[in-house]
Amino acid sequence: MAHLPRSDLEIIGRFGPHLAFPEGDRLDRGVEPDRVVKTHCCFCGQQCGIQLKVKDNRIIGFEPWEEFPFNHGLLCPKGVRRYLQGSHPDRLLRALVRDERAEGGFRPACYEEAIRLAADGIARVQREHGPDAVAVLTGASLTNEKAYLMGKFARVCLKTSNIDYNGRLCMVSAAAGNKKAFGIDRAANPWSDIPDAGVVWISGANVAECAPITTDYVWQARERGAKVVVVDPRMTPIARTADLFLPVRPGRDIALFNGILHLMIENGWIDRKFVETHTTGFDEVAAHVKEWPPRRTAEATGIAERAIRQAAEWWGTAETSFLLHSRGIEHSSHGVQNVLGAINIVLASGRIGRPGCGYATITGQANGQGGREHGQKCDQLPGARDLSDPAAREHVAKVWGIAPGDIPGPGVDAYEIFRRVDQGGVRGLVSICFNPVVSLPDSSFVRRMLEKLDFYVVIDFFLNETARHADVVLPGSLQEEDEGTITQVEGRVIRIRRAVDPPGEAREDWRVIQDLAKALGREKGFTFASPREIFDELRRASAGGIADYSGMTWEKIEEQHGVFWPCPREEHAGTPRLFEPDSWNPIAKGKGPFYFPDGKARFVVARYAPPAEDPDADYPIFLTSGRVVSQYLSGTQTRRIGPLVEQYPEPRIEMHPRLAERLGIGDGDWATVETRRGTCTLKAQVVRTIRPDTIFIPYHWAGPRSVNRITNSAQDPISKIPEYKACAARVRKAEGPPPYASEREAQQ
Ligand SMILES: Nc1nc2c(c(=O)[nH]1)N[C@H]1C(S)=C(S)[C@@H](COP(=O)(O)OP(=O)(O)OC[C@H]3O[C@@H](n4cnc5c(=O)[nH]c(N)nc54)[C@H](O)[C@@H]3O)O[C@H]1N2
Ligand SMILES: Nc1nc2c(c(=O)[nH]1)N[C@H]1C(S)=C(S)[C@@H](COP(=O)(O)OP(=O)(O)OC[C@H]3O[C@@H](n4cnc5c(=O)[nH]c(N)nc54)[C@H](O)[C@@H]3O)O[C@H]1N2
Ligand code: SF4
Ligand SMILES: [Mo]
Repeated sequence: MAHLPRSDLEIIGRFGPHLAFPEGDRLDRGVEPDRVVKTHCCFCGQQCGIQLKVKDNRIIGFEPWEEFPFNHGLLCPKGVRRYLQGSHPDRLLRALVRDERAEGGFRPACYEEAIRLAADGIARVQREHGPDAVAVLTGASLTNEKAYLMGKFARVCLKTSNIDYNGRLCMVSAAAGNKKAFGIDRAANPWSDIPDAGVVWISGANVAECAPITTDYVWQARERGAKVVVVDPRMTPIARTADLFLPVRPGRDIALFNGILHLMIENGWIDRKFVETHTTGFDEVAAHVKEWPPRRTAEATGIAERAIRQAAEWWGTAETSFLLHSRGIEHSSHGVQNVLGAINIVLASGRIGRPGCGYATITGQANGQGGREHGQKCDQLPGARDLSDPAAREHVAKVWGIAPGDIPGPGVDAYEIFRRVDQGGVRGLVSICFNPVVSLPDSSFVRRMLEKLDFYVVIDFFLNETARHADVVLPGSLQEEDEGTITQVEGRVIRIRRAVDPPGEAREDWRVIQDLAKALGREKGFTFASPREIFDELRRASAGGIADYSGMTWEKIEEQHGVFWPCPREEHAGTPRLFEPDSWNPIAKGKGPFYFPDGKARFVVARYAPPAEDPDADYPIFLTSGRVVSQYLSGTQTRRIGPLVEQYPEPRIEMHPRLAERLGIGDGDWATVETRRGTCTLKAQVVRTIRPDTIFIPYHWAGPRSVNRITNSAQDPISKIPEYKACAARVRKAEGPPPYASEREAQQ
């Protein structure tokens, strides 16, 4: 347990190691830009405001955008260098078509030919095997307009039920938990509530590296006297500045939340009035957590009993508080239960829906929030509507100009789509904004399935590792080459402005999709002239749904620096804080603040279970995986940005000195990690900031350096999220550098 005195905290300074007003790496010194475009970073869900400097249709630099209220000009190392990717020589300027005789297996093709080949391939598979034989995989880095268009394209143009998105690997446990407990799936509060919180509780979120701007909010709270509690198997940078660090054993967070609630009940730290007026299900949950006294909680979680009691006391007795979590608890075969456990301690405290009293999951990808609202999920229609709900189908069918019966039923999740390939049900694939070979678990299976496809079309701006298996690659657009909207971490819808035109024969993604629809002879419904037209249809499709955007206009978004949904009328300013007494709520209709007919939130019993694969005598170590500050997701973009590569050139295996010593491994030695799926040989990084029973590997690399070759494909039964955060492994010292070690690495 780390308990840093405040004087140490001050030395680290306000912005910490990963946050600064950016100055470095400027290519634009002495060059006068043609224009400066106010837009947002293309990477994570924080969606920092940034101004891009443009000269001759090229981005040459940036300036902080200090008026944008979320980040006030602050940027992290990725945001500062994001503009360097556009000029990378790998940027796809032409379409590629598979040709085994050509170098690299592809020949360049003109755009029109590639579109025709793509449409022919899709049509052939569907003619021979039916509409569901072609699946669509999409992504949450796409704008709201593109996410909406992709859902419509799958259901209306391809008439397939098989569409899902990479948020399946990211946001779905939080989404399912929030819907079950609150009836709505969005951060309950704007981030401006964080500094007013007396306790900030952070579970499974490496805030300083993955949501860097959030660090600033947490530290503002700390400066005002807040206690910060961090739960993570690793002492991450935010944990090092916390008041209490709970080094949980991987996969045990439900036990911890249940143990905390147990102590809250035992000590009378429950807001009885709130629980009675605004919730249901408390008694059942209370009976369940009786089974979680501190001793049992400590045994299950590996956290000292004293620390659990301290955390419960701070949480239980706080006047105001904010609970944040992210993938550390959600990437689990019981991720939804983890989220429900977290929500239970929030509801029991009664501290939600008020200033300084909040709860949120920290979204991941740029559009982690909007990407899960507009119908690119396998069971969803726009407006966060349920695809099986007859009223939802009727509303959306009317907007789409088709009969409700023509909208296909629910499909399967992204991983299951690959299992369908194995079974022969799926034979064709269209993918955009997804790199499953690097990002899905047990990836050798995924690679085999890609080889098995009859036909595969990719839309991307780089030839990512998955696209190498494609028959046709269509050159799409970088975020700065198109316009639209994105919904950032707080639920605030913001404007992405176009800075430059797509180069060469590349096209805006939405044009590529419409060109495909046209070549398939099904262009009805796909003749939008601009993203703004798509947004206007999205507004109508979302009207009356929970994620209601119908009152938003691009002008209003610009004037207000973003509009929080729900926003049901043009005169409505949007809803920064959910669950306030007078908030617009079409479900409860005045009966209460939560999105159920009775207006009450649900306590739901969160049942503890260990990870699907726990350490045993053969595989005695926990393997967990995640991120580092300078790399992003499957690395397609950040592995092409020189200064970011320098900061973290290859993945390393983090391990504690005690474990390293037992295994005879020194810092910088090559080590082999083995799981039931295979092996991965990387250099060891011996650090005191991780539990001695756990190793950590970041996942941003491809090929033999990809940790997903050995991760487990077990999924949560409700959300279908994969269990990236815990599987069983053994580790040994490698005999020497692997064949793929670079000269530099081999010498070191
Ligand atoms: N630099 C950078 N920033 C990013 C991204 C990126 O790739 N790089 N990606 C973006 C995206 S899409 C996402 S989803 C977010 C992810 O943001 P985070 O969820 O913050 O990042 P992760 O590294 O996946 O995992 C967070 C922490 O969970 C911990 N953890 C592992 N197992 C457990 C457990 O059993 N319990 C608990 N309590 N913690 C555990 C890990 O040690 C890790 O520190 O980041 C976003 N921001
Ligand atoms: N082991 C392990 N695996 C993980 C995780 C983990 O913590 N551990 N985290 C998981 C999480 S949280 C996530 S979100 C996933 C992400 O996994 P992926 O979806 O594979 O991540 P990306 O790298 O974003 O891949 C997206 C592709 O989209 C392209 N792209 C980006 N923006 C656009 C766009 O606007 N238009 C077009 N046409 N293409 C675009 C990029 O070039 C890239 O090739 O990985 C998951 N995998
Ligand atoms: S990566 Fe995220 S935190 Fe960093 S600048 Fe971009 S949006 Fe902001
Ligand atoms: Mo994510």
